[in-house]
Amino acid sequence: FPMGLQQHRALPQQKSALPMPGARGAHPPSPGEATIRSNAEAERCDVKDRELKFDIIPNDHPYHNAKNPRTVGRANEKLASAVEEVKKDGRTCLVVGGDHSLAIGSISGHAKTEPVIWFDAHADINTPLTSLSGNMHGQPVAFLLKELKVSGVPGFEWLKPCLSAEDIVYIGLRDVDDAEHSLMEDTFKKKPIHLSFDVDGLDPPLTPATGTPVPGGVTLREGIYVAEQLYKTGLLSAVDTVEINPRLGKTQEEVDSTVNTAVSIILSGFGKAREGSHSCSY
Ligand code: HAR
Ligand code: MN
Ligand code: MN
Ligand code: MN
Repeated sequence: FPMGLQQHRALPQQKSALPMPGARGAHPPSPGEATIRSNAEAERCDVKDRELKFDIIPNDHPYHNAKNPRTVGRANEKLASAVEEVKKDGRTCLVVGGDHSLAIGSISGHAKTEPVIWFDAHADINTPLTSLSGNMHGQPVAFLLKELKVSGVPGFEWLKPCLSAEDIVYIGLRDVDDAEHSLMEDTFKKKPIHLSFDVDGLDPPLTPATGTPVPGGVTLREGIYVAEQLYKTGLLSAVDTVEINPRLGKTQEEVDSTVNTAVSIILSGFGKAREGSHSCSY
């Protein structure tokens, strides 16, 4: 797409910075770090790398079910300051790290209440009291949420929870513990959802009878999935389906396929399941 390309080339040099946590002390850049740097630089990013060294705290006994709290807490304290410096320097911050517990420091250091997209199979919202594994990477969201008031964890004396439930959006969840499910039900208020669905978001061959098609859209399967999932929340309370214009179909077939596509999206939003033509049972 030439315009996009040209625009991209014309962009000023991107600045980014990489505070790279590595628990193993000073070491030359790992092949992974070197690969990220060289690829980023090939894209004209101005990379400023920071290597963080973390201490392993001896006798780091669990706090309830949170393992290695002091080691993880101090490491996150360092990471939070590093991220804060990167942001003061006006750069986009990339953290490449070990496990997801580093989000406690990274999000805390990234100013205070930016919305967060949590892309993950897991909700990571266990508290030191509910975690069954004791793993800190299953707990960062709980540490960050004001609503959950996790406190008294050694190593985390510096931490002020900076996220409100409405600041976080989960994508990809498919393995949530029972306790996490209850925590999420208590924490995240359920609000009615309005879906405003422009069919030109789909890939153009699916809806030829629309005014402003753009190549590279969402597949029918993905579009239906979105509508199905929204139906399943039980919160879908209004739906727009727009930009369906039968007069723009060059043939009856084009009109029909556009209408059929829109109909399948709509029905999915109203509970039609894909596994067959039986009536909805949920
Ligand atoms: N929910 C489980 C726990 O708390 C599993 C956590 C999974 N770990 C992660 N998180 N990779 O994204 O232990
Ligand atoms: Mn995670
Ligand atoms: Mn995960
Ligand atoms: Mn449109």
